Amino acid sequence: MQRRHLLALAALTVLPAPASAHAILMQSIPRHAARLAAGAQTLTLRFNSRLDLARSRLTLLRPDKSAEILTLLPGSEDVLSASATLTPGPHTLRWQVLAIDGHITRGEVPFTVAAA
Ligand SMILES: [Cu+2]
Repeated sequence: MQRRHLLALAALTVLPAPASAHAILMQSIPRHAARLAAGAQTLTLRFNSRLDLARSRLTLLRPDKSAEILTLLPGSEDVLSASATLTPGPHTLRWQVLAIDGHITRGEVPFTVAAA
């Protein structure tokens, strides 16, 4: 009985530590592979962690393969958002963020802008 109790305690102590605060993308507008209308749009990425906004960036890859670093809109500390005027064709929103735990994560959200 006592031995079983000790084993249970030992099992508890080897549970993984709480997940670190790497920034993980929780929600994006547009969503992955979404179709958007052409024109002015606000692109928004929400993360699970506070970000160092000064060291985080959004880059828009346009249909002509040009890459534009977007100016971030002020907002809450777990969101990156920016405005862009979109033309028809395939796009990729590339993000790189520094979480407050000092770790960088990055990823891409591809989407398509439909002709009007
Ligand atoms: Cu981390």
